[in-house]
Amino acid sequence: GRSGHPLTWTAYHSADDHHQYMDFIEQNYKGLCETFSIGTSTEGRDLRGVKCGLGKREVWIDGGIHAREWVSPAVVSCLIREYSQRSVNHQDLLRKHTIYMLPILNPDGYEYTRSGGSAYRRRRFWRKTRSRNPGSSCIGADPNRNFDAHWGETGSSMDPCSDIYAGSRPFSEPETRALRDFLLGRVHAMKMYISFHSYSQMLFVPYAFSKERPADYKELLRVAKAGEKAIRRTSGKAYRVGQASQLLYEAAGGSDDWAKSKAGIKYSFTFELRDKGRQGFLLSASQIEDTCTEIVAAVDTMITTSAEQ
Ligand code: ING
Ligand code: ZN
Repeated sequence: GRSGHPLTWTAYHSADDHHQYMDFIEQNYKGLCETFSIGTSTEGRDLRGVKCGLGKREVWIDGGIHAREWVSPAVVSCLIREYSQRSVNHQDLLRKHTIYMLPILNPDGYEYTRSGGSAYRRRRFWRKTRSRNPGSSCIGADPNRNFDAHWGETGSSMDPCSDIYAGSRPFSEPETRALRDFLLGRVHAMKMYISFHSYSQMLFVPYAFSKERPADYKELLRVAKAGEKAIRRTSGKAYRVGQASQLLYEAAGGSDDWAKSKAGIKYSFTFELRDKGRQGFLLSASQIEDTCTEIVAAVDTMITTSAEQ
């Protein structure tokens, strides 16, 4: 298009459109942002993201772990837009930090939910990856049950046909393996992990596997509450803050629990984006821009308020 890339924030776009946008960012923001890849999906799609910033303190942001949660990749690509345009006015944050943003961790599932035809409705609500399960005709595992943090315990299933199938073993999925290997390679610098899901307008702190709390729970809660307050200030939307195990349900094998307990990333959070169930997974694309605005405010606040004094 006229702007040099096909992405907008008034519609939901393909994984390929996201990739073209990331190439565009790399070509146009030399010195501040560049693309990176952490591996490939089961069906061979590139697990690509954009990193922006020049700082030593690193932040990881992912979206699209679950296929049907379309607002998540839209918001992460919007964060890429935001941080790539900050070279002049907000130099401070990006001088001290480097933000890694990967919009679609589960591109096979995402593309499946976008594929039309007579089975559209069944496909649109697909959640898992698209890997084969030997001995079963059912496809995929739940990537947010596939991490090696109390894997296979509460809130996950050993049935390959279940939507919350934990996989045949921890990190059975190439997508979660890729994220594991990338983060473990950067633990010396990685200070924060943020994962975007939808929906229900919540912001989770560890742990999800049980009501157990990490030793620094209060500090994580302080940062999360500052993020929530920034959302309220920006859009007026209410997000509930707390453990997933308290606010939603207990669920083992999640990425944020793993980032905190196994990778040792101090600040680990999961967002449930808009809305609270009116549209749910089918959130109107007209809400992408406003959701992005409130989340930019939250992420900015959480990064700056977590920084060591
Ligand atoms: N919600 C998350 C899920 O995977 C969650 C909730 C967050 C569970 C963090 C475990 C850890 O079920 C959605 N909507 O996917
Ligand atoms: Zn999800």
